[in-house]
Amino acid sequence: MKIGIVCYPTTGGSGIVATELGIALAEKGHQVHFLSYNQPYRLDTVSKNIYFHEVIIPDYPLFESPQYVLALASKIVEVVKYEKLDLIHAHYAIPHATAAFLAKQILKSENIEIPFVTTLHGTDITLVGKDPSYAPVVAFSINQSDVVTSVSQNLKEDTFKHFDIHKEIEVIPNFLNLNKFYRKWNESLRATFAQPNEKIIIHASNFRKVKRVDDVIATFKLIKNRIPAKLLLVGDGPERYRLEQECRKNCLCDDIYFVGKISKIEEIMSIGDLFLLPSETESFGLAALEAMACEVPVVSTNSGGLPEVNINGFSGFTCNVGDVVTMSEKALEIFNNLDEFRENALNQAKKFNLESILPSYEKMYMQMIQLKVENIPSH
Ligand code: GMT
Repeated sequence: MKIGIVCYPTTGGSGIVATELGIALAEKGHQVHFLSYNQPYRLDTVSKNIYFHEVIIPDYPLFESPQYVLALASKIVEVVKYEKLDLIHAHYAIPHATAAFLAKQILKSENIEIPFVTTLHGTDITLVGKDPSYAPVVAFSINQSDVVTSVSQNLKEDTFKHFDIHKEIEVIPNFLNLNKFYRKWNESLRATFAQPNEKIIIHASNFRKVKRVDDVIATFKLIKNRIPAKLLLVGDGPERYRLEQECRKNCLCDDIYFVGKISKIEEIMSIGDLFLLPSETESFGLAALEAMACEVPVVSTNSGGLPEVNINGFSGFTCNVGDVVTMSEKALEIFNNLDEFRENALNQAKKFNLESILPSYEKMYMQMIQLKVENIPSH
């Protein structure tokens, strides 16, 4: 198959899932064309089956903001035509599903049929998507998609709750390639952050408000009152500067490290004893899955799709949003039985292994192509 993948190139989960999906498809012999405004962050594989098409947005003094949807739709048209793609997979509804719809209409006017699937990732529905400034376009673009998938059951339910959707939504959960993503123990890396008697607690995110990184720090402080521990904050984003300033002001810098963006995240995850994800809402929580794959148990909130990923009392615990006291108590409970929680975390991660999820995408693509063939009028 020849598949066009439209995604964000940044460190966010939707871009990572799209990239890993494309790499896995290419390894199975499909030809994959990525379309984005930058080379996707995790696209570090050289393969004759992988192509990247950069969307260039021409500037013009009249435009106050860049016309990305138009440039992306035009790029989709170009790539579909010249690479003879079979289908487009849009990851994250805004604005990728809209650009795919536009491209489909343009191509239709030239008698070229191109089906597109939209995968909903989370904030494209729960946060920014339902904002009245975008909602009608998001609903329309979802309804116009040939196929719609969501990364969790909870996100599917949220989509029907927030929008008037008259399409089936198939749940295909996020995944990890556990042959590549596993615990990579590095004694000397651990020693650079903590003494042997100290527990290492990790949080990784894009530092947006929705991640409630203040709760990470509050939970850590409660843990630290009871046992020796260090906190590693991985990633970067709008909240980082304020939090870093606060840590400096409160003299917490000896215990809390802001390590920034890291490309091989499994190396740092693997030195952790606990992963904290106290998000306000989280449709899936790919970072929690990454932690579990590295045998690190998770204390998260019970919001959104998190309970589908982190099983309360097994791979870690799920707590109410903002309840940092319970989160710290659950962390201590995990430390009292760390080996068992580590094993459970890995067993839970195995349910989301690439090998078991990839066939769902391939089957869906095959059905889309079949439908396209049936819809082409015979002469
Ligand atoms: O808003 C974000 O956190 C970024 C967003 C993205 O585009 O990467 O993350 C969403 O998609 C991920 C991949 O499917 C999910 O693992 C995240 O849970 C989801 N984020 C939220 O729902 C907040």
